[in-house]
Amino acid sequence: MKHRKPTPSKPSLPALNIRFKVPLFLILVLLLTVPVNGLSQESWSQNWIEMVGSDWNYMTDPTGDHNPASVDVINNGVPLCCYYASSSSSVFYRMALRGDPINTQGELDQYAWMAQIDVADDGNSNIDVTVRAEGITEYLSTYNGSGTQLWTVADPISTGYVRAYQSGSIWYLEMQAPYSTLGGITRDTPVRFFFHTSTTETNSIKDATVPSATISGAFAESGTTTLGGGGGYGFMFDSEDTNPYSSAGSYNTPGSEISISESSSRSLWFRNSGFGTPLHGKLCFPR
Ligand SMILES: [Ca+2]
Ligand SMILES: [Ca+2]
Ligand SMILES: [Ca+2]
Repeated sequence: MKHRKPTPSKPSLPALNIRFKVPLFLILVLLLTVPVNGLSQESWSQNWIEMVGSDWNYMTDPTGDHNPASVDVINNGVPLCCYYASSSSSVFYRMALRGDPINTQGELDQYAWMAQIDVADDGNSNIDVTVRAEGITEYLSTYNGSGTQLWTVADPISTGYVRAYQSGSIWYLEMQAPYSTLGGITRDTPVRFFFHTSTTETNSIKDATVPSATISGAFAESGTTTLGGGGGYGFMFDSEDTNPYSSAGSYNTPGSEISISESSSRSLWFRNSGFGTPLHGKLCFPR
């Protein structure tokens, strides 16, 4: 087939308009979809997981033990007061409240709702990261354990990083934060976490998803898990080894075995191959 040589010609006026209109349209679409602070707000449709305490029971809290209603963490009848979820790039939190946390202006009420995260097994048992919906200044922010701000986004209701909705007599508040704002915590980091409310934008606890009103007490009542995988996470101690983990203990010996049995027909075996990094008895139970 003979290829026809294109005939150079000046574009007509309407054709010129289309050439400019298409890039302009694309620029407008891009401007409308550019995420705040370069980080994407994501869909709330996630695989929500029930929060459990250190006793492996669902976290829950009495209704009516604190006022105002929008800072009262409640039992949703399951009974359960809180959930979390994870996408590949963001973590999500949900807590049940007795009252609407949104004011008549469509902004967060003048209180704060937050998640406290302790990286387990890092040598400290206090706050490593805070994710806080701040209704006095209208921000969603993350902070490290020293209180240094890691990330913040203004007007979190209108930008979609925080939302609230009613289901029967229960209000749910949800917030999301990208993993890249969590000071190095990933989907696979073993963590303990709980949620609480505050009448100030500080780490003081008004009502929480666990009974304790102190940070250390609340962490002690929180289950250890990973944000990405769900399920539980436990530590297995060899009586010859102690926390923090060391190279002591018989399980560190190549060829040694540990068995966990539920019955004579159901057991789980671990064998130290003697290769690579010595094992110190950490077990993860995927959901
Ligand atoms: Ca309560
Ligand atoms: Ca820690
Ligand atoms: Ca309470």
